Amino acid sequence: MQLEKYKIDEFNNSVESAHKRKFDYVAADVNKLDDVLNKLAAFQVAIPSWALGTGGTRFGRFPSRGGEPRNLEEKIEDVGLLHALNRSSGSISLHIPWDIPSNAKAIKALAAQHGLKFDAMNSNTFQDQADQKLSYKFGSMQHVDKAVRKQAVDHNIEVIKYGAELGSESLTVWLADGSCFPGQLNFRQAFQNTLESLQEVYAALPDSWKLFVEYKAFEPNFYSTTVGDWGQSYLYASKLGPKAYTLVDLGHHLPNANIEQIVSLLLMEGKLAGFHFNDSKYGDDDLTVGSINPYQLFLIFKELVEGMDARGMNHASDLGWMIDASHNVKDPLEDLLQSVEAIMVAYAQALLVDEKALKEAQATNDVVRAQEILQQAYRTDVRPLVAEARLRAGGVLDPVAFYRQQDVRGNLIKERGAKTVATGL
Ligand code: LRH
Ligand code: MN
Ligand code: MN
Repeated sequence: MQLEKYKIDEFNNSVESAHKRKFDYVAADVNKLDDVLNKLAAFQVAIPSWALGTGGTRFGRFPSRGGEPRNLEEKIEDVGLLHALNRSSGSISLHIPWDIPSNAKAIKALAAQHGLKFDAMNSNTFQDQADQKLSYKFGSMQHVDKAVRKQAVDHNIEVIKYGAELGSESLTVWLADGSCFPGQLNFRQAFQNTLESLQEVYAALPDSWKLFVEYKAFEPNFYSTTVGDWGQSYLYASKLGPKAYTLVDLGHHLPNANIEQIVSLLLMEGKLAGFHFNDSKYGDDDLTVGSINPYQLFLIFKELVEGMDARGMNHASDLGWMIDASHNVKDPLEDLLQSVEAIMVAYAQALLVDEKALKEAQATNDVVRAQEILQQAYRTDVRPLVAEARLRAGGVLDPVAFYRQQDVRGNLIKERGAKTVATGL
């Protein structure tokens, strides 16, 4: 399904006067307004191919209304729809083997038609595939059997090859490896095996590529995880070399972890890869970004903006920005629109922080003033700024409202059927 330009224009015209009133109100107090709007327009968040269908838990999966993408081509079409609506979803992140690009040339051309690029490639050694020789039941890169480790390494190298054909430039490795019971494995041996395996993958990276090492505290293993926290990931990334970085997935921490501090220090060391954005209340809930703890998201972006500026980095292109979520009870496309919006809002708020005043407050230990400065930015309703940036980039002022008005899901059901199930989470 295609969203026609004249319909977008018609919709935008119908809500423009209300938008303008709100925009003028907030814009009057924004320093360097054009700079803020340009940064917002440039900022792009990758959509994961595995999150375009309805998700579920190990207790079950309830079908969606339908119209889910049946193949990679239709997933690209869905991300194209999102990008046409918000102009901030200009890339797709693939998971292999869930989404194998069998005809890379055609897939790349299709993505380009929608204005999309290929973000980080993701490998999968946490499930056994039907045609797989050896099992990952007791781990992949950490495995006691060298043949299993080699199978995992070969898979990652294959993923790099797919990515290179598509123009991707990074590989994210998330390992479910670990143990469920004390005594099950030797921690040092598991670490060394994993490092050796990662080194083999690292050696196969093309020159321009980066390797992202994603950590996770627990699940599916419940006693130890071999890349369990940012310290372990940082250790691997440091030992591997300059092309290896630590990837932060917001849902992969123990409760109440100070993620913004982790982010600040990884950035300081030049070892922050980027993000898998989501939100959670209890664990790796994979909920809509900003739906539970938007203040934490703002604090993370505050550290990102300040840290990236201190290092002279480009906000839009020097880190990997990706969503990693699952949609159990919402329309996945609506949910993804909400997630991207929450990211843009947090970024916009962070751009409004008066860094100079904050540094002065910090230098004089004026704790009250420091809090006022942060919350002044956080409590500003920046949604009209985000909407204005989207409007100027050719997007829709209110993407979710337009999506519903145009009955996009209904049209997708007509095209694809009501019983389609997308591969993924
Ligand atoms: C693991 C994870 C990892 C996987 C994705 C499907 O919890 O966050 O990034 O690749 O979920
Ligand atoms: Mn993740
Ligand atoms: Mn996860």
